[in-house]
Amino acid sequence: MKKLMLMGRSGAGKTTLTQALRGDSIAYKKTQYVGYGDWLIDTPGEYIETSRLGNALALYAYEADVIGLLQAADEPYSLFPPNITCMVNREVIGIVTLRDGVSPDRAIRWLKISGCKKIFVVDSVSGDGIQELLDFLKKPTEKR
Ligand SMILES: Nc1nc2c(ncn2[C@@H]2O[C@H](COP(=O)(O)OP(=O)(O)OP(=O)(O)O)[C@@H](O)[C@H]2O)c(=O)[nH]1
Ligand SMILES: [Mg+2]
Repeated sequence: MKKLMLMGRSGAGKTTLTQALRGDSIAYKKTQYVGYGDWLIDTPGEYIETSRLGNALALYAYEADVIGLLQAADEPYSLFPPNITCMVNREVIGIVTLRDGVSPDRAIRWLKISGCKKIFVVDSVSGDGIQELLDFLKKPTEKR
């Protein structure tokens, strides 16, 4: 299993996605610190929302095989600057978490502008798209 580290604003759905990927029941739990697990690294949204703490996330990326930039479909603006993916020497994927009836298209466009080549659309509550992400994580890491 590739080790996936999740970054995204508070409430975007990082913790909920870790629960869905693990097959756990979904329960809200505010992330208070970087959760270094076996193959999932969950981070508090405040880290990406604060420039100094954002640097800490870039360093933490060395612990992961793949970085997931996570954005909810209904976010009003993107926290990720254009071409940010070159800041880490790991593969960076985009993940859009669906919200009731909101199209993922705008979030997909923003993640592409940020440099994500591969983008997954998931609904951690219904389970849609979770298997595709799991299948990707199960494949061995490509040599870079
Ligand atoms: N419908 C839907 N709702 C979601 C999804 N992911 C998260 N949510 C909702 O968003 C709320 C916040 O999600 P969290 O997973 O706690 O967000 P987070 O990114 O971990 O937030 P921090 O821990 O504050 O950084 C959850 O309680 C869910 O109600 C999703 O994929 N689909
Ligand atoms: Mg969380």
